[in-house]
Amino acid sequence: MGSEMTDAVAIHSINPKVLKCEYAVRGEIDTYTENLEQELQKNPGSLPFDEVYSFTIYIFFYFGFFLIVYLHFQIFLFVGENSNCLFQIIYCSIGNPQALGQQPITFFREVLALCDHPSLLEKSETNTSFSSDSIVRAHQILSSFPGKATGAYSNSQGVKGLRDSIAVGIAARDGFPASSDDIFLTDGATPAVHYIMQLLLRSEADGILCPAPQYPLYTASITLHGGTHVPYYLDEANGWALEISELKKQLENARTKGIIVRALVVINPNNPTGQVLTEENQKQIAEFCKKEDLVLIADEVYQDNIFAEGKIFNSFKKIFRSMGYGEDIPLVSYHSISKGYYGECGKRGGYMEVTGFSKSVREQIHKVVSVNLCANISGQILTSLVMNPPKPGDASYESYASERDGILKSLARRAKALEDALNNLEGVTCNKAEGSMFLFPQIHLSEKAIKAAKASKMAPDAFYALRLVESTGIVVLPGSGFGQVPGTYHFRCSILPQENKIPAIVSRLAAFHESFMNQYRD
Ligand code: DCS
Repeated sequence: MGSEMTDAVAIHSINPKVLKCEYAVRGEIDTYTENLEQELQKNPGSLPFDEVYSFTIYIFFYFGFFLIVYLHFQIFLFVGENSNCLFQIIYCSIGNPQALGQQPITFFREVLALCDHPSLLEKSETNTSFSSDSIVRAHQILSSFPGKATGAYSNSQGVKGLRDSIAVGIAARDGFPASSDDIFLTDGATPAVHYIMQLLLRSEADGILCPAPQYPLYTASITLHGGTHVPYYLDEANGWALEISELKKQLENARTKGIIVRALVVINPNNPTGQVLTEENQKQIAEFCKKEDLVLIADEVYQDNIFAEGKIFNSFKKIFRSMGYGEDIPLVSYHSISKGYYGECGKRGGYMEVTGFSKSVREQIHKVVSVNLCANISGQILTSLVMNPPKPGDASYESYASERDGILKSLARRAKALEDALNNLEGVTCNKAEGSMFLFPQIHLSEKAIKAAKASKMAPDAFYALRLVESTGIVVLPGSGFGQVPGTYHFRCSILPQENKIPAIVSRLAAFHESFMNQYRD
């Protein structure tokens, strides 16, 4: 079969940039876990962590059918009350809150449902089953759409009325004006990252400064668009601080190699480290960009995910304006509906706010964006709601605020519980969880473990992550896919599993870790 296939599309004839591109968030561990999941569906009870089923099968063989019916009933009741017991595959690997049980915000979904099915607005029952402010908002939103329909393409930049309301939200957040002309609505932050890379990268001689560790979308996008990744290391010993001296060092290094560094990427709050920048540090970064003539690419998708006492979110736009920097400094800020307390990853919504670009460059961005026609409309609506949620006094405000605070407080407790648990493990150190949805602990592996990993042709942290998932069902991602100081090993663990699962995760992780460390003790 293989020899009969055409050479028109062969692995050696496709775009080498595609071959070179890596994206660790959906990598080796992900594929391995998908296979485990299928195995569990085919053969329940076949894996060591599949507790309920293994217990059931054991009882079946020893005590017969009638007893099992009774036990199934007991287990069913027990699981209902205490879902720790049902412990199958637990995805601590990606930031996908609703896949792990997080509920969407009611007000957002009410508005979305009404916009998508406007005949509901004419039914009298709607006045009793939907909140009055969601009805008002749906009318407002629909009236700004071409043909008052969510099934129509919008303006390529996004529906003007929705961008206006996002601009109001940004201005309220920052205390500085924002313009809907600067806002481009996108299908999540991801396409917006690609747009800017497309715009800036002309050849391999163009470089982008990115943090290490970083969210691997950046390196993937730089590779796909043919540029050069210039990493700068965050200082783990100092709470993952972003040091200006390190930026300078890496910039100079790149310049001596003939690389034209075009932009600096800053992720705040950071994925994967969980660090939140101080205002002072942000000001230094702004000065650095101005002095070195760099575009600042500010990934601010976790702006609502800050839980450390005393830490707050300051957008770079606010920092720039508070320093008196105006339209002369190019800045791109990304936001997304996938994160925060909303977690609407599958709805694909977000925006980029582009300031400090000349009119002619902005026209080129508009052209590139318009090749995609427009961002999907549900994502556009949700983005406007995230940036302009119910206000005190609105009919939905109380329930909206209680859903929002419930999610955020629970995330903070989960982060603290996991941070403490990780720091209790032998040879593991985890910096304070300040924000985002992740922890990035360092794990000190023995020579014996490193040798065993090499023998399996794996990076040592990937070897650890694989052993963890196969014995506990807990999925974390190896640090090697995010960038780390050579010779150090980490893994990224999300804080997203539901709170009642955290004690079971902690005890399974501790038991696995102890046995792994004992097995590979030098
Ligand atoms: N920027 C950062 C820092 C992210 O963490 C993500 C997603 C994105 C941008 C893009 O997200 P959207 O396109 O959905 O807006 N984070 C991935 C991750 O690390 N796990 O899940 C998704």
